[in-house]
Amino acid sequence: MNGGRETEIKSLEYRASRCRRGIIRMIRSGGAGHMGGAMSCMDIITALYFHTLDVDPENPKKPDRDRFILSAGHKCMAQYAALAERGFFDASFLDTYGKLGTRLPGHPDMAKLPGIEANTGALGHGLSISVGMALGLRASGLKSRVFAVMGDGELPEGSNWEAVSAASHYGLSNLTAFVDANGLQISGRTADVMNMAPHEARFEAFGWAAVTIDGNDMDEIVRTLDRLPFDPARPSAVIARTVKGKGLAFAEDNAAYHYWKPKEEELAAAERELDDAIRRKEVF
Ligand SMILES: Cc1ncc(C[n+]2csc(CCOP(=O)(O)OP(=O)(O)O)c2C)c(N)n1
Ligand SMILES: [Mg+2]
Repeated sequence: MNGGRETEIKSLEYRASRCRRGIIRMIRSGGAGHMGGAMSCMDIITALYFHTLDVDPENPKKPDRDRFILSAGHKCMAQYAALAERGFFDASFLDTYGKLGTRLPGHPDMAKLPGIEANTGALGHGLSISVGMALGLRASGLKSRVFAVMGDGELPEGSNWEAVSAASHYGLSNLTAFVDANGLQISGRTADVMNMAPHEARFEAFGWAAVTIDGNDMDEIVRTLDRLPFDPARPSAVIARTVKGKGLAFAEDNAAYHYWKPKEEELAAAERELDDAIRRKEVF
């Protein structure tokens, strides 16, 4: 890495740590939340918001913006943390999570919060929404791109494969789907619940250009984002191997932390661990 690039990667890692701390801040507010899956995709979402997406917090509806769709809506604390860090709203909003009247509900609501493009949470629909958006943007002559983040436990939903087929049929090179492949879903290992491996070959077989990366390695994420589209005539899929609960040693790769309702001591320990991570990564 050259100096400028190395500084950018360090800065993105620092941002991701701050966002992970934001997730725990929301859990302190609400008392519980989908922690594991928010933590696993945090590096991808940070890189998107701080390296790739053409979005403007001052003008969140500008027509030629890039679109980000969190198909796995239960991971929304990751998006809320990134939106706050990027300046879409004041970080104090995070302290309303889980409270009556909050604009940060347990699954994202486009009518409530700037920067949310679609209501998601019923798994298996975000990619169809993304395909429609990518088609519409292209038909309007806009250069905007669409980025979707899906869970690996979401892939068995049949609607995804209709969307995957349509994206390939229409050659949607302005569409990228990330699979947050943390190997776990709500009730255990994805390979045991419904095995959709091999992910990369499956997307390729449906006509996409697919790669597999370490989705918690910021340098690799950024290098991958900079190569998009992988093929000028096909949609791109990034199978991002991640660790559920990433950033909190006690929660990593453990399905028990899918939805976390911590005791006070556990919450305080999580806050300490992430505060330490931020201090270690401070670059400014
Ligand atoms: C259609 C539908 N079925 C079931 C659920 C309940 N549900 C919420 S999260 C989840 C697990 C999803 O697993 P994955 O996509 O791997 O996300 P992760 O747990 O890794 O964050 C399930 C089954 C849902 N939200 N929508
Ligand atoms: Mg998963």
